Amino acid sequence: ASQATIIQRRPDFSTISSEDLSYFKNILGERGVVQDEETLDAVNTDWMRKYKGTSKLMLQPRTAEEVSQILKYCNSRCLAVVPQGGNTGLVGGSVPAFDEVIVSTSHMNKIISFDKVSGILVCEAGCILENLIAFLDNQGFVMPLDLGAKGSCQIGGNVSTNAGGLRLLRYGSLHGSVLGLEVVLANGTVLDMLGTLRKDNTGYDLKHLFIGSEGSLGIVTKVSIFTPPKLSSVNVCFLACKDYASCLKLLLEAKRKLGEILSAFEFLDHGAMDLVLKHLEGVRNPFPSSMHNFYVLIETTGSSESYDREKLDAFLLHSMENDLISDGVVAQDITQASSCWHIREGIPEALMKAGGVYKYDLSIPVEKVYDLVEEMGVRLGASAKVVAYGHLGDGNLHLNISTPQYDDKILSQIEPFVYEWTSKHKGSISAEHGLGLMKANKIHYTKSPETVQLMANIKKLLDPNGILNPYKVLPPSLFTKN
Ligand code: FAD
Ligand code: 2HG
Ligand code: ZN
Repeated sequence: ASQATIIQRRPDFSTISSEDLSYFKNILGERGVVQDEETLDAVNTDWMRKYKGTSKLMLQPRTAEEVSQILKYCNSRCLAVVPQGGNTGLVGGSVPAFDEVIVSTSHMNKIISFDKVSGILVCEAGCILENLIAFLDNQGFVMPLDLGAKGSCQIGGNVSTNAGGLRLLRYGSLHGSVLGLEVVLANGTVLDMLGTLRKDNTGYDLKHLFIGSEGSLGIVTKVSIFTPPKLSSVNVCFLACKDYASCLKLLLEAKRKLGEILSAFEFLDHGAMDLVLKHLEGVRNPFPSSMHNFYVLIETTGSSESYDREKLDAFLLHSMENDLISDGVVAQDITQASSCWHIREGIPEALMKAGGVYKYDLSIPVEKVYDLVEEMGVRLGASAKVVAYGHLGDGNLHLNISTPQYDDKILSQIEPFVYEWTSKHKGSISAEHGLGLMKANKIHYTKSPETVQLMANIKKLLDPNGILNPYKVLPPSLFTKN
């Protein structure tokens, strides 16, 4: 039987009328009201081309005030809305489930201020992550988050998914680095929580409700974020390990021996490497003459080239002597370092090119991570390729199952097994991508019934008509009127 969840369009939601269109054109002008089919097709379809809505309307506000007018109106008309940033989300959260109005933040992309002493950046939600990275680089600072989708994803989307990414190990989650937000609520209220203070214990810290709420509680319009200074010495090495146990020992050693300069610890298995080599252009195998089971990418970032290099060399020597690594390359320049990163960051694209893909983004006690991958391999046999990679330093496995095409029989072999396994081991069924449409009905595998009920109560308080990203995050059955 199909594990796909069948949901019904909520009958209490209105459909767009010509009066609605006139209203939106009146506040946004013709340029902010998008109805052309080609554009709509793109924004109705998610990055994986797996989820597809049928929205007939995308709105592109330029200010929080315009977002406020849109939401106030949609709320009064009971028109459902899906907030959209760069549309790189991987759980079907950024596209309509049915005909929801898409509210895009793409035209809100200004940097508002940057304080070179404190490193605090304030910008609009639609700033593309890569542009912020480049802006800060010029100022001698770095964004505390980086991810493969940086060329398209927007900071508002990153905040709304609480994106983790490649350097969480070093800089922590957005719950730590986001200092303030401006958010527009469903009724149009503009909530100014755009603080720029590291410390502020005046009452409940409400911005945290919006970090990771996937557009279900409000639309983020501005972000204030703490950014660390750029350090001059960066080293990247790409290592091969014979088994998963060695990867784990290597992680412990990296934490011990590299300590404060460790800035990334990523892993991929041979299945992920094979896919990248096969499907991505211009990728060179760092170890062309030998096969390996596991690969680890380690990055260090510090302020002294000689000190960092000494630490890295001592770590590598120790790891070789203890047989933790079977092969390795240290990037000699920035081009080699980016080729290593290209392998790691290119895995999602390689998987896309290989055919159908079932993605699971799991937090699992790190020593158990590969047990699941192996069990899944045994369950699926030759019918699918089980590929594993992820942010090992954070206990975050990206379990991907690659198939020639989507197949309900294979899906029923994977789910609910993968969720039950994760729940049994006290893991999380969403480490960093969110629940979206894909896992709205699966939240109970990780959260208790009381917690889910409180979440639903908060949702009802902030968005009584349920217009914001309906069917996503929480089980839709909690919001059906009877
Ligand atoms: P979208 O995809 O547009 O939206 C994501 C969700 O946020 C949706 O529910 C949407 O409704 C909501 N939303 C968007 N903007 C707003 C807003 N302003 N206000 C309220 N709600 C909003 N994720 C990680 O955590 N770590 C990774 O390493 C990582 N790597 C990735 C690599 C690739 C190649 C891809 C395609 C994705 C990756 N992701 C990763 C997934 C990740 O969720 C997104 O890339 C990113 O954080 C989403 O930003 P976006 O602007 O594209 O948001
Ligand atoms: C990554 O770390 C992203 O590359 C995508 O979070 C994970 O494709 C995936 O499963
Ligand atoms: Zn990831």
